[in-house]
Amino acid sequence: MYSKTSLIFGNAYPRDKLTNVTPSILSKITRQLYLQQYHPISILRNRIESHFNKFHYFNSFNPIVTTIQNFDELGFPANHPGRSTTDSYYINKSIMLRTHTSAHQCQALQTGAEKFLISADVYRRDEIDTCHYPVFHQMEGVQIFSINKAIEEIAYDMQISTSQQHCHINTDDNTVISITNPIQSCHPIEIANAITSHLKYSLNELVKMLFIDEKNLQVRWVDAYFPFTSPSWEMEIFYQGKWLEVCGCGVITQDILNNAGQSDKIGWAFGLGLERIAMVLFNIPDIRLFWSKDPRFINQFTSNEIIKFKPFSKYPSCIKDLSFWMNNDKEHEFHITNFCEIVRDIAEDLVEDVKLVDDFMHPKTKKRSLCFRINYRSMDRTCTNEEINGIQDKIRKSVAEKLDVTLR
Ligand code: FA5
Ligand code: MG
Repeated sequence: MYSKTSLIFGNAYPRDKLTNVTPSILSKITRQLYLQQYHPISILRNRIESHFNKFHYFNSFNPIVTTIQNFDELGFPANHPGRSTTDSYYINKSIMLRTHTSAHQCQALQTGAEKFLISADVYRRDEIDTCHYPVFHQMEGVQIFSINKAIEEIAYDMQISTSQQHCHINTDDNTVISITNPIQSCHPIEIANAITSHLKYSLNELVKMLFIDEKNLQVRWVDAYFPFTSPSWEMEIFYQGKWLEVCGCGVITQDILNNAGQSDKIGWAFGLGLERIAMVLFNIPDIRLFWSKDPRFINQFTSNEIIKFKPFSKYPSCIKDLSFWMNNDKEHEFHITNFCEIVRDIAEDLVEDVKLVDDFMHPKTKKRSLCFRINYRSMDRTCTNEEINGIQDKIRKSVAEKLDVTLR
């Protein structure tokens, strides 16, 4: 049986039925990769901070937040899927690991800062592959303007920052009125449009700086939905043959500004993911590498320059399947992230990816059978067969015990 409280960095938290943080997740909190000198995530943070050089930087907010900070203050409805224990890490029903830097938007606004960046590690339960990891890093950007002076200030700002035209940018910057992605009814249309132009302009300038070598950078704005912005978009750039999602953004919901004592202001916010950008800029092929303590990784980065990572040889992989029958009445409770969490907890960074390779229903018994394929590979050594068999055994035992399934 579990004890009734968890001790996390000296604080005791009551456990309850939502508690799902694991020791391996909690051990990531102290790493603070985004502040570690010459770590690629930190180099990228530095670049972005230098670009927004008039902004205030918040870099030490606590990753342990209340569900009020992470969700309620931002207007998440009670039934929003992001609140689910399959997606988020709970310490208990009211305390969790932040799932995004937006969790600190309100407290940052309350300091009175009018333009700021928040950098932080964020935590999400997720599937396992080379570009997903349960901890990653985000940067939140916010700028607010006096409603009365917004149009004037924005025109001035966009005119004086004569951008160095190193690269041309193609962007579909059309501010159209949309029913599905509306301007807030409390916002005069011309002011909301000015904020939108400034947001898109600011992000365009940022990606031009980051992707300076791209001659013909293409950007597109995809309509999106966030409970704390309206209208909202996702910004994507076309890079190496693929559309890459850079960030979510939009015009801040006025209630958030009102609640922070900034009711005479209007503004924009964005939240960008650092790993995805760092992976392409530094040529890092596997998201686990950011967490590596291997000198062959760390010692390649010795300054604030963005350099291309030289991969060291890949070690052999070892593939194991794990199949089970689900107990009929528990079927609806099953979620792939529950399985991945067990794998991650036991195999830690030895697991490269997990795929669902078979899912079928027995025609007579109506029982559902799943088969997962686990691909083990260390990033810094060759694993022995014995070691992987031992891990696989532990995973089988834990799956049988925690998921209430019958192993095959
Ligand atoms: C958010 O987290 C919003 N808080 C962003 C936002 C801020 C919107 C302010 C409006 C205003 P989203 O879940 O889409 O949104 O994540 C934002 C970015 O984080 C994504 O664009 C992506 O770059 C990155 N990201 C999201 N999930 C992952 C993941 N599992 N691994 C790596 N990067 C991720
Ligand atoms: Mg998204």
